[in-house]
Amino acid sequence: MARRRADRHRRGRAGDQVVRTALVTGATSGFGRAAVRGFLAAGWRVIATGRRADRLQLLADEAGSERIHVAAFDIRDADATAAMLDAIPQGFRAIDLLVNNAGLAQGTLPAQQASLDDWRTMIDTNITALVTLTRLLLPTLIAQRGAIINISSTAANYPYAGGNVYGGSKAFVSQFSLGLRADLHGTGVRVTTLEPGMAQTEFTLVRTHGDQAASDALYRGAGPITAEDIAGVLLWIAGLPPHLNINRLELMPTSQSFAGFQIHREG
Ligand code: NDP
Ligand code: 8X3
Repeated sequence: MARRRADRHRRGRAGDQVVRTALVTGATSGFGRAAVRGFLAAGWRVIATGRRADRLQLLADEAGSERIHVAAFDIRDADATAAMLDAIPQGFRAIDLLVNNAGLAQGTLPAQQASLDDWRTMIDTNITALVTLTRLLLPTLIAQRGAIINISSTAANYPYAGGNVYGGSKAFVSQFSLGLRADLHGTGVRVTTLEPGMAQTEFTLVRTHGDQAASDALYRGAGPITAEDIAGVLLWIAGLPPHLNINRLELMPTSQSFAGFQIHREG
């Protein structure tokens, strides 16, 4: 019954062709923006969110109002998140896929020197905002037998100096994703956590509070993952047949691998 209702929703203006709808957070830059373009090119309708309205408008201009709905707000504001969902136009309301991508790292200092403001920003964005939007959208995703892809990080799995709260927040995302899988058992809703390593986006610029030289130095010669690489993986996951669920997927650039434990010696 639920499956039939979801299928009816998916048959939209394109007649018999299935047109699915994705909500992508953090769509003004990096992974999110590339994902929006990728999903649009693959025939999806997209709801794109982020704070920078001018960048969202550029995406809207590229695609047209039949294909994309944009909403500019701060995802840490729970009331704004609920208002965004209430304001989604009718043709975009049957959301099949939530890509929880909006997120950030702030700072690289060791915990004993780190800024508490930076820590709160990461927790509010990477954890609290993500669970808020997910909770609000779950009834729709269940009705649609839809899917959730949460963007975590290799930082969830491998600690490094200065990763403290960022890594912790992404470990939460990975574990929350597995917990969602358990809770959504039998609903047909799929849940995946994607755990990328080093990728060249505005991530390091944001993390260093605007240090372009540091960002350039990190990625130079390293062949990092690109935003388009991630968009391709997201599309692949979203396009898998409904009986398959990728639980977690970790990926790195070939140039990146693991370092050993550190040992402090006295004297
Ligand atoms: P970018 O900085 O390029 O993009 C981050 C996106 O998140 C932007 O669109 C930004 O929009 C949005 N965002 C951040 N804070 C808020 C907020 N308060 N309200 C609304 N939107 C917000 O980085 P990436 O594309 O690299 O990052 C995307 C995700 O991937 C993040 O969760 C990140 O942790 C994760 N990741 C990144 C890796 C990397 O090496 N780049 C590796 C592994 C995971 P705006 O500023 O307009 O609000
Ligand atoms: C971003 C990857 O290694 O900078 O999530 O933490 S890393």
